[in-house]
Amino acid sequence: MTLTVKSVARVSLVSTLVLAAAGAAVLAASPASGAASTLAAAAQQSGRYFGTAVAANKLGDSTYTGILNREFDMVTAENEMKMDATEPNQGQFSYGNADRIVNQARNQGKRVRGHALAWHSQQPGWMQNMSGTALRNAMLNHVTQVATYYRGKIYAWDVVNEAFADGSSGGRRDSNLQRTGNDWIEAAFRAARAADPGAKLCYNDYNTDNWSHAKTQGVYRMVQDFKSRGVPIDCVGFQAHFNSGNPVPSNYHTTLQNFAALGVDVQITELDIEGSGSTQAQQYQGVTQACLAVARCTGITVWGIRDTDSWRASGTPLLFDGSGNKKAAYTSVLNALNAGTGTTTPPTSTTTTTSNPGGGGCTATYSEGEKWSDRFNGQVTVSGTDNWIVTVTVSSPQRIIATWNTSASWDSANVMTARPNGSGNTFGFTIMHGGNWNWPTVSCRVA
Ligand code: 9MR
Repeated sequence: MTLTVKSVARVSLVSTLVLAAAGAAVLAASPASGAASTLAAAAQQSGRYFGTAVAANKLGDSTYTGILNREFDMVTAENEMKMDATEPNQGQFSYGNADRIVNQARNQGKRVRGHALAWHSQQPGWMQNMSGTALRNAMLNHVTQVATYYRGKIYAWDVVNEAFADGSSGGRRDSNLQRTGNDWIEAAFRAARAADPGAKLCYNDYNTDNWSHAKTQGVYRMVQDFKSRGVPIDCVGFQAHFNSGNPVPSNYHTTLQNFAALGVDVQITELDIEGSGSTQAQQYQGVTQACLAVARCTGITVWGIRDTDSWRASGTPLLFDGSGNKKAAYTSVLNALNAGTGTTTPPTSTTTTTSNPGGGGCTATYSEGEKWSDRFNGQVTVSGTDNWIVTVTVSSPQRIIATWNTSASWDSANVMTARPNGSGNTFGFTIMHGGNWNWPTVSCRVA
């Protein structure tokens, strides 16, 4: 498979993404001719969706429903599928408002994200007062009943919402559910899988956008652990509620990519960004590009339609103003979606060797490692001596960002010199490729 020129250009754009870049040309007045003219159609060009949270009591508002039907192809019930709404009394389920949203969406050919099966918040009163085995069983019954009721109608469920603590601990949030035992999350996922095997099962949280934050790392370790033990998890939702105190982090793409590399889809599930004008538009553009740059980022959902529909309306965080007019942020998202998939397809070649051209008592063999949209791993095995010096040269705009099992140094011309560090004769490295998938050249000599 060949990398197209278009995707090369796009990846280098994304890799140089600076979210706060002043004067970035994000505010073209209208999409280029031939480009898709709605968010859903633009997202569909790369196989993604563009969704919104919907409130049942607004479905009678024709401006609201008009925008909903025109622009979005995925719907999340903003409150109507939460535990307090669907099981107001224990064992007595209530789906009226949730059904209005699900039916409206499906009648319009839209898909539905289910939100949320188990959460420490928005619990019905009867559940808030429970603990121990009784609570664990009530939670599992809730998951089973609700996921069974909607079986076949839900694209992805937020099975567990917001179970990690804010701050520096990186651990679980204290809650009545957490106190039933640390395995409550995996138990919920297993119950959801049994109830609706066709739905993707997500863990969903906020403040997990910055890769270096303890909460992000805590969730990452849980997902890694679930994948290694076969706990059924398919996706991670990043709520993405941003404001000036919690801006879009510059490493957002890294966060999405690293989670995706665990073998799960990632989704932006509740996006809103407080602000206005070009600053807000640039941040929306950055988030959209970050998703587009990750093959397993399957879609974006904004948390409401008009600013006045938002849970924090005073921050004007959405894509349409109170009258339903498109904001600059709308145009920046649409243009970013229309700019292309943002996802490169790596070449399909696998392990091959590049031998030492110079002879000299040793041979260096290069083989490919894992590939991501923005970087790839390689490794070199040396034979003929244990006392080697290997030179690895990468070509622009590639750059080496990490090594292992070697003592290495590299210069600005992208020539790396690697020596043994006691870990044997195979070492590895990660290359940011900037759209250039060429292998490095390697050669070795005896020290
Ligand atoms: O937007 C929702 C608001 O109308 C509700 O009052 C609130 C109650 O918990 O939940 C809001 O949605 C939240 C979502 O369910 C989970 N992540 C944070 C969202 C914003 O608070």
